[in-house]
Amino acid sequence: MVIGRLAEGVARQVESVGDTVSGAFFEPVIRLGVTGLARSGKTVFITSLVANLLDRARMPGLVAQADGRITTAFLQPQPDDTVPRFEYESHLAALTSASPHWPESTRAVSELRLSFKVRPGGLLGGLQGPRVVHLDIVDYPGEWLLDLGLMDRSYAEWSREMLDRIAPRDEAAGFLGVIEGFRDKGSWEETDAQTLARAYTGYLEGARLAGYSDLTPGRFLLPGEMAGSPALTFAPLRPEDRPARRGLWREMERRYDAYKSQVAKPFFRDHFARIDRQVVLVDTLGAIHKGPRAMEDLRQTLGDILGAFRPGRNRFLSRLLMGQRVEKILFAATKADHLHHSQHSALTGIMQAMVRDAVDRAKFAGAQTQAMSIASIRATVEETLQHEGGPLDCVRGTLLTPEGTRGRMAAMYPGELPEDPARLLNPARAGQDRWLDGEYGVMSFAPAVLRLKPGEGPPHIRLDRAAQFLLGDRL
Ligand SMILES: Nc1nc2c(ncn2[C@@H]2O[C@H](COP(=O)(O)OP(=O)(O)OP(=O)(O)O)[C@@H](O)[C@H]2O)c(=O)[nH]1
Ligand SMILES: [Mg+2]
Repeated sequence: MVIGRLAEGVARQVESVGDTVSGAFFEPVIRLGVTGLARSGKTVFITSLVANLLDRARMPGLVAQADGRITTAFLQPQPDDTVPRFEYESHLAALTSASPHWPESTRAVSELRLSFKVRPGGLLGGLQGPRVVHLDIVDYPGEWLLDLGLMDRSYAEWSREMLDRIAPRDEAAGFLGVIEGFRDKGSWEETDAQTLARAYTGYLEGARLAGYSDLTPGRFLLPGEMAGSPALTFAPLRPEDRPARRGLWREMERRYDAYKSQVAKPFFRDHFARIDRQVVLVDTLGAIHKGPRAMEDLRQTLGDILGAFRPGRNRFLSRLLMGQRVEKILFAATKADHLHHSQHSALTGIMQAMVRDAVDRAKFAGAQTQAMSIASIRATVEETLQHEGGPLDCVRGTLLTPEGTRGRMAAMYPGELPEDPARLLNPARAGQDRWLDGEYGVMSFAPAVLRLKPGEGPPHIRLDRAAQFLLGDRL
């Protein structure tokens, strides 16, 4: 009894280092951030991860599960009263109904708490009862991390950089024309600000459709309830030598500063700064399919996003985090069920190469990183067809029609990904228009109709290994 208590006391003290104290006891909390650019697969990932952590028959790669140490897992009310709850039940219902469909696109940050009862392993196992470990999952758009680049930049610096960057893009021609009419304006009206913001948002929308992802300020495309507020009604203007005190340029500068302090900063302070494990989801296959430009842009944007995990580089963030840091970062190429498993290692290699610079620096900052190819939900089955006299490793699934309904069944071969990632990354860096070595086509599949046995979560690819990397050491 005494030994048990002692051991427990020690264990709890050890756990409580760096953990949030919750309730009357020290119950460790893992705060897992899930991010990625729009449509990268965040909502489907969280839904399937939670379903598979509640019903763990398909999670052999999670060591605590394989060892039989997880006695239960259950959903709990989340600790943060002002953050919307992740709508797990409705997302799961969408994916597992008789006519399954993908969940709706998400507009804001949301959160869910899952708690485990775990028996400790090793020597303590026999002495101690199960302990509770909380997993707080936070879903937030990766675009918001791009705002970190704003925090250390003045309006003049951001504007100059942004305008130089977008000048060669066709999508920006309209906006660049509009701002010509707003040079050196000594006075302004609200409609001026609205015209500018509308033109700039129009550019951002066009740029997103064209596959660009350096779209700041991050909230312009996902304004949520802040739509129309002054902090979201501005645009970059060419720096002026002597802007009038009550002029348009100064007003835009003021709104930019308000955006930074009242929109961007609270996110970094209230959400980002508290994350200790992070998964960054990347639709690598989608970018390969769109071509070298989209791929290079994705690589650069990921670099910008990942800057957030190297606080040393950013004065604002260093002050906010005060030495606290993300311990593990997983880079997951999602939707790997579009590929036969024989191509997964090539996809992982490409994912790894895309984030190589950022990863090297994150390692330097003390975070453990890993790249992986995953599918949160398997929408396909593998199939080997005979094609031009040889076998062709394909996947088969129900196609998604352009209207979003379930179409016919089809087999797909997306093209052969090179084992050497440089064969894609080099032409992308060189700014080629299209791939010369091969064609990469990706079809969209509808989620498969599932027949789950009791205890089983939805079928996936490597979600258990992802979970092991992200939280296995704390269970
Ligand atoms: N085949 C397959 N498709 C997936 C998978 N995960 C996501 N998708 C596809 O990617 C789309 C986007 O997935 P979401 O989870 O909604 O992505 P998100 O990052 O939450 O998107 P936003 O909320 O709009 O930023 C889905 O509608 C599916 O078409 C997967 O594991 N397999
Ligand atoms: Mg989402």
